[in-house]
Amino acid sequence: MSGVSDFVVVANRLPVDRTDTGWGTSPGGLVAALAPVLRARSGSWVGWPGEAGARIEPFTSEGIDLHPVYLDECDFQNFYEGMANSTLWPLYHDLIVAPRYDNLWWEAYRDVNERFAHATAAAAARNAVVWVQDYQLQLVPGILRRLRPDLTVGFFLHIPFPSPDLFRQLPWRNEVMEGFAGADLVGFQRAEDERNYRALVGDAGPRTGAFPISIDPAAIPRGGQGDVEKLRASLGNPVTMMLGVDRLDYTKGILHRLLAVENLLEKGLLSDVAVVQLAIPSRERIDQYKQTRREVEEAVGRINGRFGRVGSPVVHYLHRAVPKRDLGALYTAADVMLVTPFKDGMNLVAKEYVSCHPDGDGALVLSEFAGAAAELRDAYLCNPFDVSSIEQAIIDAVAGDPARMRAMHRWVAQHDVARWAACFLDEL
Ligand code: ADQ
Repeated sequence: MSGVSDFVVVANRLPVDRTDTGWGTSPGGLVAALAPVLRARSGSWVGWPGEAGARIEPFTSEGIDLHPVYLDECDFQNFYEGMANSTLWPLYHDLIVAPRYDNLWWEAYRDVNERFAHATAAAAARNAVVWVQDYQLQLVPGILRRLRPDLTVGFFLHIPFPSPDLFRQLPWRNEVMEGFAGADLVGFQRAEDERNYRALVGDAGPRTGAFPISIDPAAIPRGGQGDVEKLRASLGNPVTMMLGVDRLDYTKGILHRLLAVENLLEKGLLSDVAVVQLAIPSRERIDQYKQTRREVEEAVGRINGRFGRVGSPVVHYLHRAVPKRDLGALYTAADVMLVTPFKDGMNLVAKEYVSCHPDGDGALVLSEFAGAAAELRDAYLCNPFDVSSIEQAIIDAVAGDPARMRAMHRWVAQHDVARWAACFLDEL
């Protein structure tokens, strides 16, 4: 391992997962986009290895130096499940559930951010470029500014930045703003997020910009014709196949899209349909996530009980992650993709689906409140708070116009995640 690096990425998680034989690179878009930059600039990555209570020495994986940050079980509960995911996550997603404000969580958040900043300061060469990622680490730019004024620091927020009135609820709003202010450049997904932040800080504060994140099209291969036919046959060769792919999170609006399908079936406006809903397990110890799971699974059971037949349910529901190859086949096979979050920074699932449809087939039902809606204007847009609006978008999508998918495919092909990273780093 080399000593210090000229380019350091700082993220809550290291881009690796433990395997039987050691560590394997995890298949995220961020690592795909940054790996070439990291390798070219002898870069390193600072993050949590995913194991509470494990002290792991720095190591190298596929040419990238990794610097594990230690978190114990208590840090995990208070910093990660508490402040990050039960305070900031719901607050920044416009209070879909009520955020909890707990001083103990805040103290853990501050301590863990200090730890990440010190690990980064130790990994960064003189005048290095550091890129800090996301809402778990908002204080890191400010702490680095104090520890290492020589560094150039970028910060990117992957989730929405809320309107000023919502942000002002946060008891530690001043400290968070000081954290942002330590960055030379703060990037947001959408111009609207940037405006919300600017409305708080005015002309003061760091440079800002909107940098909509995207996907690595090569990471999700399209399904071949044989795979697609096999898949559709296993669903009973429905006339219409619909698909939902989400982390099981209350922001994603899974229940409401199922209610829209149920209403259409009830009214006889949809028939011979199969819906595949994948829900990747997420933040499972948090009460609101348990409740969301219960509600979704109850709806799946009810819809199948009402409209399914023996051997052919309407909703095929999997509560697990699937390999990227299977995901590609599902995206390719689906006639209608349902992406209906109440609020979403971007939503990469929408772009992954579009990327699997170069020929104009397929249609995307997309929430107005997903960041992706600012770019994918040819989707069938809906208001996910209004179930009848989702119903109408589904009806329009089933009768979809191929020109719309072609236009979106061109856009996503040209605006991939490598371009996103290059835009941010050039600006920085
Ligand atoms: P997420 O909220 O996780 O990301 P999203 O952007 O849709 O949301 O990314 C989810 C990823 O998980 C996709 O790449 C998808 O393929 C994968 N995935 C989901 N379900 C899966 C399953 N069952 N099996 C396998 N893979 C599955 C946050 C923000 C988003 C923002 C991203 C990136 O909330 O708004 O787009 O970061 O900035």
